Amino acid sequence: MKIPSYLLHLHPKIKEALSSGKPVVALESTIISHGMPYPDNLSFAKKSEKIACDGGAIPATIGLLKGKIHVGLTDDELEELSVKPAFKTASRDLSYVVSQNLNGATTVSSTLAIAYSAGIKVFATGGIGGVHRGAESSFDISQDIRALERYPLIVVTAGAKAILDLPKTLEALETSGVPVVGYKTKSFPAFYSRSSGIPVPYSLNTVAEIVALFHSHCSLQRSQAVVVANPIAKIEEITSDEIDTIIETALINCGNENISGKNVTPFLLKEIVEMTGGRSLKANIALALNNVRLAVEISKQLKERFRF
Ligand code: PSU
Ligand code: MN
Repeated sequence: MKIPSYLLHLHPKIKEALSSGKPVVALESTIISHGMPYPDNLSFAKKSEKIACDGGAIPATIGLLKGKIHVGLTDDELEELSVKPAFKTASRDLSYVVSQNLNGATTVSSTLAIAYSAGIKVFATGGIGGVHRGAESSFDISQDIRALERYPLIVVTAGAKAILDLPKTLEALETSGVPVVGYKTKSFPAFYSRSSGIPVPYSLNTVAEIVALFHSHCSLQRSQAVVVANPIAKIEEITSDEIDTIIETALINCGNENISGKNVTPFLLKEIVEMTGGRSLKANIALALNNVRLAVEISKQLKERFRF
């Protein structure tokens, strides 16, 4: 299923890049509108784009403005999504946000649907959503998992957010048939920390091997995304010893305030920023930029070796 072109506004630089075969990296906007406070979110968004450009790829930040789906945003549009409230738009929310002419920030699930329609192959985020702790009673499993099952892109992520139930998230990814590759690691990264202690199904040490895996994946007509789990740099990490009790306190606060559904992830991220005195925000920014760097290298090699 592809989004018709009259609903998809490709920025001229993205249109040109896609038609002339330049490497393009998709970026989401929920991390900007709901994952980080202003003005750090805006400087992060600009830095992500700069890293992609400096590395030799074209950044395509995805979001909705007045109900129009944009692939590639201007500086003013990035600012608008950083400053003004935007509807947190997962895949199921796209129809609502489009029909109501709203501004929307795309999560991993909607960004995947849109990037796929635009013909983009590589996407960098901070951390994918997954199975929340307590999902056995709340049923809270991110739409990201379903979207990862449907759209064959490479998604670079720092494992999955530590606020989740990581063993269950990995099980859900397996059920969905999503290959999970640890980049230079044998353990699934835990967002703020380098390791969750849970083994990844495969570990690859080079971008060339990741690109080869994706080529085989596409040749085999697999429909799923390939998750590339890229650990945060050692100097930037917050060890699990340190962050675990903070996450537990944030989860208790979440329950006490009756936060549920789509508000859970933004609430927890914000609580953790407050409790760590801003250190988790620094780590979040560092890991997300690290993912953009890797996505740029992947997108370049995909073009060079396979013209993808
Ligand atoms: N990564 C971050 N910060 C974020 C997110 C990811 O570093 O805010 C967002 C992504 O957009 C992801 C979403 O798709 O959180 C998951 O939300 P939920 O758990 O409600 O499905
Ligand atoms: Mn949820």
